[in-house]
Amino acid sequence: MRNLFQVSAAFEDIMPAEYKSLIENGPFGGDKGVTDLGTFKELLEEHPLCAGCGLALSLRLILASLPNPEHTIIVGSTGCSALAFPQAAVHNIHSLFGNQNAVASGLKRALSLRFPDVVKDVVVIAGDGATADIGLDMVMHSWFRQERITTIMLDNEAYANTGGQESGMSQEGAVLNMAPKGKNFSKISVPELAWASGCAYVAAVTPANPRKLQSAVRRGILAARETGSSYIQVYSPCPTNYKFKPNQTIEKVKSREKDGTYQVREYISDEAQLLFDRLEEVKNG
Ligand SMILES: Cc1ncc(C[n+]2csc(CCOP(=O)(O)OP(=O)(O)O)c2C)c(N)n1
Ligand SMILES: [Mg+2]
Repeated sequence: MRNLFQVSAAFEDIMPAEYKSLIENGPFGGDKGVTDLGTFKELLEEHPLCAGCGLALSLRLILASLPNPEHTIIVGSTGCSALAFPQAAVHNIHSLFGNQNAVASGLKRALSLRFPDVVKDVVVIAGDGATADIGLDMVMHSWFRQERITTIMLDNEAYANTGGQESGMSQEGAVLNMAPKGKNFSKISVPELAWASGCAYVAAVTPANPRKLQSAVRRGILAARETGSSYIQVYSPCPTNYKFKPNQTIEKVKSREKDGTYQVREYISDEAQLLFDRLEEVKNG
């Protein structure tokens, strides 16, 4: 299953160095992870997102956590992350804003028919507006149907790409460019909705703890392969719309974790737990 990408010996001298290094010292075919960042060629190394963008940091960690990037297809949606995906060395599809989980469901089913002997990981990576507001119908129905996909929300608590409207994920009282009087309603508890909708694995994590984030992404993808839908929410604060300094992104994450307004949490079904225990046993021989 691994080593899908290889350079043919006949083309070695003319292949771009960037491509060769992705294979020779990159995430393909190896076991690179977040603790190796800075030592290997990453799937996404350049992007046009703002300085200090929490979403860009989360994306970097998520991409480094993929268990099998050669056979992963990312389904994205409109929003800030859509500006980065065209530069990522991983298969990705841009869907219509809000339709991402419907597109991912069809894609996963089609891939299972087309490649019955190969595991293809279909991973939705979309903003909070796309996931919790405009796409919530498609998101929740994919969970009700137990589609074998992983949904990752990049939660910057705003419609960032369109200049700062409140989203369902903004906190009560949040003041944004286009919500100057402050939001009237509370933040939606999407992890709990996901759990109640039958997801096999659910986690809320932050980029302040890359190992925990990696564990959640890997668990979510493994659960989606074998047991059912999975959901991971990643707090990704936005310095541009929440008007804090770009070098304060991690501080912001930590303060929200500390005051309890962003709770890291995990829900694991019995079936998924059995799967994780079994895989752990295999790993430890
Ligand atoms: C069907 C449709 N409706 C609305 C828009 C306008 N639009 C583009 S990006 C965006 C906000 C996205 O917010 P979110 O999903 O939170 O992503 P972020 O930009 O915050 O990363 C909106 C409303 C669109 N492009 N397509
Ligand atoms: Mg957003």
